[in-house]
Amino acid sequence: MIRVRHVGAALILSVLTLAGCSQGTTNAAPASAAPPQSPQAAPTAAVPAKFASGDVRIALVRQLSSGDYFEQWLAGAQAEAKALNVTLEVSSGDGNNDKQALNLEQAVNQKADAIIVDHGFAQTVQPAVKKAADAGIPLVAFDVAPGTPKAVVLSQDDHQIAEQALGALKADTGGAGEVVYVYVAGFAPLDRRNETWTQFKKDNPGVKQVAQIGVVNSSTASAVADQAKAALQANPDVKAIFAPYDEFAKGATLAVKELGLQDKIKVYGADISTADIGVITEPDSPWVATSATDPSNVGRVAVRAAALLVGGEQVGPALKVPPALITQKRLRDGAITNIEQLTQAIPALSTPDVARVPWAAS
Ligand code: SR1
Repeated sequence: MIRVRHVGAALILSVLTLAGCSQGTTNAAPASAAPPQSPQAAPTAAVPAKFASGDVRIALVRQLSSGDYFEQWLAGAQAEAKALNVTLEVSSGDGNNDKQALNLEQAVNQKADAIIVDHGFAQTVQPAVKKAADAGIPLVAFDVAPGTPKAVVLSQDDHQIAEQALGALKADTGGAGEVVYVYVAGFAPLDRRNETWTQFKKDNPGVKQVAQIGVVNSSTASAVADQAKAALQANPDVKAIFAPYDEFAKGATLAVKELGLQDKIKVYGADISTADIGVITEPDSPWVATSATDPSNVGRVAVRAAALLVGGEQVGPALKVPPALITQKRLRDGAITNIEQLTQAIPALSTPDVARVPWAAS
């Protein structure tokens, strides 16, 4: 477990009175509402005493931690914890669901002030989530079904992610042609994206899925590249690969390039990172569109939601962070080479109004 104690922010927080917890509702956006963008906002409430004294411990219990998405997400969560003067106790199952469940049990036993469960399979996390809920520990569940209405459910809008990427695929293919699909069942965000893909195929009978591939492990991209190469060699008429996770899309891109098929086959993905921007914009890249949130923003939202619960505020019951469609053309035309430039070009990727903390500047 990594323990990160953030004390610097106490200086910022202490400019406000230490008059105790503010109770009440916040302007946390409900699910499916498009959050309005706001300029930098000043605090509107006093800092709860426990936050001012630096005594808040939030456990972040992760299923996965490797890969661009999860690294950026953690960086955002840590930055928000620092800003809120919270100790973030981070553990990862590293893809081992039993290990994640043990880490979750440990967070409950150690009486964390709040717990964020980040991904995971319902059957392995729900027993410990129930213990946390029974013990009155506030919970935020990101990309995992908590099995209790007591947890705030945080997600990206996964149906919209798939819709945006598939909209680009349809525009480019005219809604007809053979497609390779990359998917692994059991991961809540991928399952939701799969619902949209299933409907898309019904709505577009000219689109024919000729192969389904996919693996999630510590080297997802290279494993998917190997699978994609085999699928493409077996199906020479494929026009597109739908790969709605950036590690999938990177693997698909590698396969297409290694086979020299980039003029014929395009990749439609999900997620974004500075490294992904490099892959999408490199010469001859077949990865032409991705639908994504800013992962570090989502990590920030998770910590804010947990902090609000610790502070006695009402949140949720569900929070959704909307994605944006990012095309290769837009990145190239805008000479965008990293996430910072991207978030400046697309301000909607920052969502300060989702789970805004009234005692903090945002
Ligand atoms: C294995 S699940 C991977 C997905 O989790 C997050 O929702 C990211 O968007 C990523 O695509």
